[in-house]
Amino acid sequence: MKQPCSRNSLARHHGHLQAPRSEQAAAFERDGYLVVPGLCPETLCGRLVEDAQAALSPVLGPAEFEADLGYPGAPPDRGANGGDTPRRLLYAYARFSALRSWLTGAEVKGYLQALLGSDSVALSQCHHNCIMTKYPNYSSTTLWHQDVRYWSFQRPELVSLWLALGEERAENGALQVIPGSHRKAFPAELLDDALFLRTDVPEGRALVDQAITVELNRGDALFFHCRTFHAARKNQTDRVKLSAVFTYHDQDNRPVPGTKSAQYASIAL
Ligand SMILES: O=C(O)CCC(=O)C(=O)O
Repeated sequence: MKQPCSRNSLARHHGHLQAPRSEQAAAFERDGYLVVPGLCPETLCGRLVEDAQAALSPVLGPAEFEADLGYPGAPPDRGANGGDTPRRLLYAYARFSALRSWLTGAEVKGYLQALLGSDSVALSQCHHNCIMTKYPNYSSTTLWHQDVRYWSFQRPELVSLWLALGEERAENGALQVIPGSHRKAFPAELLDDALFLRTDVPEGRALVDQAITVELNRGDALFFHCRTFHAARKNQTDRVKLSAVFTYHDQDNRPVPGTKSAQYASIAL
């Protein structure tokens, strides 16, 4: 895999800092991700961290636990050591009111309109919509996947917004992405039964060799396409990593009725 790519080197390589919106959209179309440094004001980040911490000790539901997912390194069940390690505080749009106006406000909306190529954007309440936690000791490894694998929309064209609420580095499990992977077609043999990328075959290894680690600072946003392959390692530091993650789509790109993607109405921006 390539060396971790710092926020500033990403900006230098891809023109993410102060680039006109059209250039950012072109970079996103090419790479399947875009980093926008400092998109969230510090005061809001501080408030969100406080709200998230208050909801984590004790864990206020609805939440998902590492043991629920069973990813590599996760505790085997909820009764095991570390079985109560949270992974996500769910339904974040509904429960963290401080976030709402930012998530649907003009600045975020402007990015999504450019990246989705649409004036009519909506936030899905059914996917991500969480505060993602990554705890020391009992966090797990997330294998290479495309988020859209279990999502059901008319078109596989959604964009997620990952907001760093603290530093995200390789050692605390920052997201890794494979640039340009959202534009490729992958034969079924390259995916395992759970639709994770197989890294035990040369084609899979070759893809992962192109991956970069997206290092973020508090307040930085990472936009990534729902077909961009991504992964993350365990948190090997002694501090919890917190990120807020949401998914958007063109209002014309509707969820398929009766599926999990259609469970709650999307919020029009
Ligand atoms: O932080 C991680 O482990 C990655 C999470 C992720 O990729 C996902 O939930 O889709």
